[in-house]
Amino acid sequence: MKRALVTGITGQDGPYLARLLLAKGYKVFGTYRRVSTPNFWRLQQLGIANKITLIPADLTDMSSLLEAVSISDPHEIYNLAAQSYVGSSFDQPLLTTDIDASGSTRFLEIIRHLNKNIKFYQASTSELYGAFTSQMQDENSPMIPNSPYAAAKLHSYNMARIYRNSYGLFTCNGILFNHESPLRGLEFVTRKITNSVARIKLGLQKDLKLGNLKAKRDWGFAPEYCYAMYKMMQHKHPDDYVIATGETHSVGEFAQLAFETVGLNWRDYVISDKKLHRPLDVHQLCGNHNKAQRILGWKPKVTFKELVKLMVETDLKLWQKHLAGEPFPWDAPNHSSEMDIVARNVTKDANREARAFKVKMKLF
Ligand code: NAP
Ligand code: G4F
Repeated sequence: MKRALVTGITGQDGPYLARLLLAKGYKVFGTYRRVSTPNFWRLQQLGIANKITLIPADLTDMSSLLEAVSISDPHEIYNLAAQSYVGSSFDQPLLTTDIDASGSTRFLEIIRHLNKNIKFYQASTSELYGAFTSQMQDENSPMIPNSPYAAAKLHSYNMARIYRNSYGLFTCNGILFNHESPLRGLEFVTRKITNSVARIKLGLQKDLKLGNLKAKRDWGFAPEYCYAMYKMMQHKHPDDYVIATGETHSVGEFAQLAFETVGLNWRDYVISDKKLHRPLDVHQLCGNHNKAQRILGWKPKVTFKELVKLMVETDLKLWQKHLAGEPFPWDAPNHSSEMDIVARNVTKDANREARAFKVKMKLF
């Protein structure tokens, strides 16, 4: 029986990938972080929580990763764990670097020393293209990161490639463009919108504050993207692949369609708030997945319109069930408003910034 170790099992992609691997007959091990309140709700929603062997591990802690690899003795490692929120990477650049850049190198070192036959999947990202805003991006496009998150991910992308070429390890970079689902974290713009649309429709919320409405993304459906990860790892030769739909839409278009799904006009509810703009954003992403289609036979199926509809309808159904008093594992009721998070809500006060800077310097 094949064994797979999936890091980031509590995130969006981990459970979808785990479900796929279980269906393919794998024994699946998943790493999670020890937290004071367990967050296995996604695994529970997919009905696979008791089918995964859970191992506590943190990407910043080499010994826990060694332990995870020793216990699972995997044929394949899918490294999905990350500080994956671009906005937070501006607030926590050092932590983001430790997790997203050094974390993967820790795994590559373990594989190099322990067992060179272990295949390694690195969750790379379209954020790598950053400031390269041509019409479309593919595997050969320049990578010019625009955030601490993307810079850290670029390091991992390169290390996976370097260990493949220098030590002959089987490493793949999946350069995945944005992919969404009803299991998406609530801080990401798509789920923030669909959750708010559901709440507004049910009279639980008045308006929706968003940041940059003009930013354009290539949004696909997460389970299909997890299938692409699996396909890369089954191919005879390790390589890097862009996984995308080839279509791009603005945040405003997403919001418009989401409100239309419940018969509302987005302009009556959406407010663009400067506080939610990033210090530096990626303006347009649109991926060319021709290589993946040609070599792996992979192509996207769910359309943008279908994705938006699925996410809105799922959030609406969940809130309706919640209001009817039905208990079930779910993230939304306990989610704090983004506007209450101080670090992202600081007014531009020069004195205050100077004081904060002094405090930071003392800590160094
Ligand atoms: P996600 O929902 O944010 O999940 C991230 C996972 O990483 C969570 O399980 C999280 O655990 C875990 N994690 C965070 N810090 C960790 C640490 N220090 N040690 C161990 N685990 C840690 O992300 P996702 O959407 O599933 O994405 C999966 C991967 O693909 C990420 O690497 C992301 O950067 C990358 N990616 C995502 C997209 C996308 O559009 N979704 C596109 C391109 C690339 P907790 O639950 O405890 O926080
Ligand atoms: O949903 P987002 O936070 O996703 P972002 O930054 O594109 O990152 C996601 O996709 C990457 C792949 O390209 C992954 F690597 C990464 O891990 C993550 O999964 O923001 C999308 C766009 C941005 O331009 C942002 O500025 O939406 C804009 N936006 C506008 N208003 C907002 C908001 N983003 C968030 N999160 N919240 C807003 O209110």
